[in-house]
Amino acid sequence: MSRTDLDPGMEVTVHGTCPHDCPDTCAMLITVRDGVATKVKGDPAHPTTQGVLCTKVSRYLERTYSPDRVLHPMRRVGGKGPGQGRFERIGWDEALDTIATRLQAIAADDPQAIFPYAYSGTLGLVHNFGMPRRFFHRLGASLPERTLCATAGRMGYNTVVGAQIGTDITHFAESRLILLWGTNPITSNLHLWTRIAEARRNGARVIAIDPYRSQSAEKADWHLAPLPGTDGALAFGLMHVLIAEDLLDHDYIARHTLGYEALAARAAAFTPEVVAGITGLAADDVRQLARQYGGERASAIRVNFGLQRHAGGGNAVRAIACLPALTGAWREPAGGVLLDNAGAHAPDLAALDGRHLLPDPPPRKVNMAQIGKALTELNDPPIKALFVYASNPMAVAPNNTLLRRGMLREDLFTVVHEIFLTDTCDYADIVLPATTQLEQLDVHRPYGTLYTMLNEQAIAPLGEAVSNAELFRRLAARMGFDEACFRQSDEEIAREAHDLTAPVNATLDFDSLRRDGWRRLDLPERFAPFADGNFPTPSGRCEFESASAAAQGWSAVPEFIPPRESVLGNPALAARFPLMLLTPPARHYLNSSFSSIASLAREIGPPWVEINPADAQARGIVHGDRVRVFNARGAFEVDARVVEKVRPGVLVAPSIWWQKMSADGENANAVTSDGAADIGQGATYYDTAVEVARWDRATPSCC
Ligand SMILES: Nc1nc2c(c(=O)[nH]1)N[C@H]1C(S)=C(S)[C@@H](COP(=O)(O)OP(=O)(O)OC[C@H]3O[C@@H](n4cnc5c(=O)[nH]c(N)nc54)[C@H](O)[C@@H]3O)O[C@H]1N2
Ligand SMILES: Nc1nc2c(c(=O)[nH]1)N[C@H]1C(S)=C(S)[C@@H](COP(=O)(O)OP(=O)(O)OC[C@H]3O[C@@H](n4cnc5c(=O)[nH]c(N)nc54)[C@H](O)[C@@H]3O)O[C@H]1N2
Ligand code: SF4
Ligand SMILES: [Mo]
Repeated sequence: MSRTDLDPGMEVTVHGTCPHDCPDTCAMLITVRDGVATKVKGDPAHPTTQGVLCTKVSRYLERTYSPDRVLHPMRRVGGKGPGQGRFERIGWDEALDTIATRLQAIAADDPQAIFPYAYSGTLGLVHNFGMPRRFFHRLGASLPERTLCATAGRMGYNTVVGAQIGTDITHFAESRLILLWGTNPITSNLHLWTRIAEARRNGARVIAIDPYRSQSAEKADWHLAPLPGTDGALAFGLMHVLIAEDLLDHDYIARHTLGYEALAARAAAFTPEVVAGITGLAADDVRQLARQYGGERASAIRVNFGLQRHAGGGNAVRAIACLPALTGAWREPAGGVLLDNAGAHAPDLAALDGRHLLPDPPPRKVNMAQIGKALTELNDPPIKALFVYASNPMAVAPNNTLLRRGMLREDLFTVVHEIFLTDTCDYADIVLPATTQLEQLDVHRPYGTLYTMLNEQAIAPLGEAVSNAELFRRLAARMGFDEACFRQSDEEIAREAHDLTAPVNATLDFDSLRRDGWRRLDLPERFAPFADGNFPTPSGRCEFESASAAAQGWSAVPEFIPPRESVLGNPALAARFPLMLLTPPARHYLNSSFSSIASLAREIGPPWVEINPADAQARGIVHGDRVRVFNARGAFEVDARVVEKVRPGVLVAPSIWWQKMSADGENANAVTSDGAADIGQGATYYDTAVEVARWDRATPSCC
């Protein structure tokens, strides 16, 4: 089975799990010889992984054994900022003492002046949810609102469906019609693409709805390119046609839904012509799409987080989530809609993250997607310490031009626990070495598949690296937190995490999970969660109209909210910055992770922006020109690729390169919006208006 305590010369294979923020959560097999990992591959027995890891994680050894790893604690001796950061090695004792002393002094005044910033470096229940959150809850630090990725869509979806439960990716292989709505699975959800390719071979039709002809859209049977942020209107347009042409499942609607009349009343205004005016699509295409969707019961919608990173993103997902209840597509395992499936796992994480340790009343919340504002504007109290782990905010947070101002504050005490010297580390007072997934034990609850996964520790930590759990165990001891939960070992937390999955894992014991590495949840093989209704909403029905949404201040019935930085949302702004910038994931990187992996960086090359020939010509830009993309927030420089793949009015800059990998020291988040979405304060990266010019002609109208 494992691990680090092997006789010399012995070779073992260890079960691992990809820890990254990716819906596939692949099962890995790690070969270890003499304490050294020699091979990482996908587990061929795991039904979704099928032996295949993506182009990034198949280089996990390059990542783990990279010469660029942070292997010792360090403290800053130079100024803050890129090119300034000079660090000298210190011991763990000095690092922990320095941190504990500073945090205690700040906490004595008000612990809310401490802002823990962690996101998706690892999604493990031990190292993401367990010990680290206990520490900051006990400390009474500000509570980070984890809005960077999916909040608007998830909360919106939940108002309709009741939980983050949707179609099993396995069943997409049997779908007759698949809508890829704001998603590019070839990049971001590879193993779903495998199922989609299978469906196509079986005669299914695949339709991509995306302003950009992504690799997946390229392979689809039909690609519709609406203007960004207009999907809510398109969804209402589909409803309008489904209702007008009676492509409805009246029985399903009557038995399993709530608020049909109110929804129909809202859809009435969205004639195909109106929708064409909003989305930039042809009215006939809206009609055709509705007819095709309504004509197949085994029609599955894959809606991903891309389209909810807009001002109206939460409501757009709500509107889309209504569709399969109108047509009865939920009756089929290969129908329905998938946003994510985290809710199918049902662990109540409250017990893990030590919520009971929170002070009463609980600390204030600080929106992670507005970290720039938090560091520069927040009062009562201002942020005095930033503790970053498992995230790289300087590269990934929106509006990092403002964030930089905050990070440069001399009075801000910044600690970063990292595997690599990221952009964020450039501003750190203390950098601490973190382990990679091969060096730690964890249990995973995938958000895109229906398996519980184990990650066995394969090798001993390199250098003086410690896992998140170990870091906060040590710090808790230094700060005198004497609750028993701070003394739990990783294995004890892993067992506890596993036990929390009991409602859907009744027949799985931890030791057999350790033996096999993964185990499907105890759910029917043909998972059709809402075939007979039973929605986990307050009414038990699919809620087209939601009292709980109204109680939270959102409209009771989904509504169309136009993109904030567009002609529809703000004509004056759009006149200055007429292009909408999308910054979707690049295939070789995982958010900003892997940007420093040399072989991947070589393959993908420097960052670029894609522009439609009409928009390029109007600005005198030719393919290969160096251009400056800018707005009132900031600017970044990249090479232009003039391509038809991107629709007029839109720019696409695949992301996320580290800032320090670009000649100008910026990345696309220099300009992205840090405004909040309609629901849950979600991030709105793609609701960003910009202008572009050849760099030698650009007048910096920003900073
Ligand atoms: N290789 C790789 N894989 C990843 C990631 C990565 O960085 N790299 N990131 C992971 C993470 S954290 C996440 S959250 C997931 C999901 O990540 P998502 O952000 O959903 O990414 P994609 O599936 O690539 O889909 C984004 C697509 O949405 C389109 N889009 C943008 N705005 C709109 C819009 O308003 N309407 C419509 N219809 N389409 C729009 C973009 O053009 C793009 O093609 O991917 C995960 N997988
Ligand atoms: N412009 C633009 N910006 C985006 C997006 C976009 O589409 N466009 N996508 C957004 C989305 S969906 C997301 S989810 C966020 C993701 O943003 P982040 O969660 O910050 O993700 P990463 O960029 O992968 O950075 C994770 C960091 O954690 C480190 N790490 C990995 N494992 C561990 C560990 O076990 N312990 C510690 N201490 N560190 C570890 C890695 O080395 C890496 O530097 O980015 C968002 N930013
Ligand atoms: S990033 Fe996604 S596709 Fe790649 S190995 Fe991890 S889970 Fe699998
Ligand atoms: Mo994400």
